Amino acid sequence: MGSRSDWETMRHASDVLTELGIAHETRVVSAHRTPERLYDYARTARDRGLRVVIAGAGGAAHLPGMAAAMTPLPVLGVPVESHALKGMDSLLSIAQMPAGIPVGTLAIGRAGAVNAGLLAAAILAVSDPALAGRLDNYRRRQSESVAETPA
Ligand code: RP5
Repeated sequence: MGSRSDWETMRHASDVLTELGIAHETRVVSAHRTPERLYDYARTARDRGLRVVIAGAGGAAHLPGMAAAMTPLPVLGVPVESHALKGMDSLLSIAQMPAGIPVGTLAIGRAGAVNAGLLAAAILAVSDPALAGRLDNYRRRQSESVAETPA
């Protein structure tokens, strides 16, 4: 994530990964304030064994796109809700990538962070039957938790 202030949103992605038993790391890497940290992080990500990157940032949110430019791993972008524009700036700056460097863009805020965790899990589950089973169970539990009446 681009700042410690993003953790309140991005912790929801981490929580999903933990719930599904997916090893992961959490790091603050700012495209603007720590560009060399971003370069090192993205350039070494695959060789360090990472398989998917979830990048959350707000405002002029260049982190996911720049990360995607520097790693062949799939990058999922989470637009963090900004104060001034309610995350519309984050969303558009993450989604509007030029053809050739994709970022899988999720929804603004908590829903996007949760779904980034779930989408990362689905990507990994393609080649991990045990994880696929855990993901099936997650969805089954979710379906069972939905009430049939409003009150
Ligand atoms: C972005 O600027 C971060 O991703 C964060 O969403 C936003 C504000 O950062 P702080 O000023 O709270 O550190 O780079």
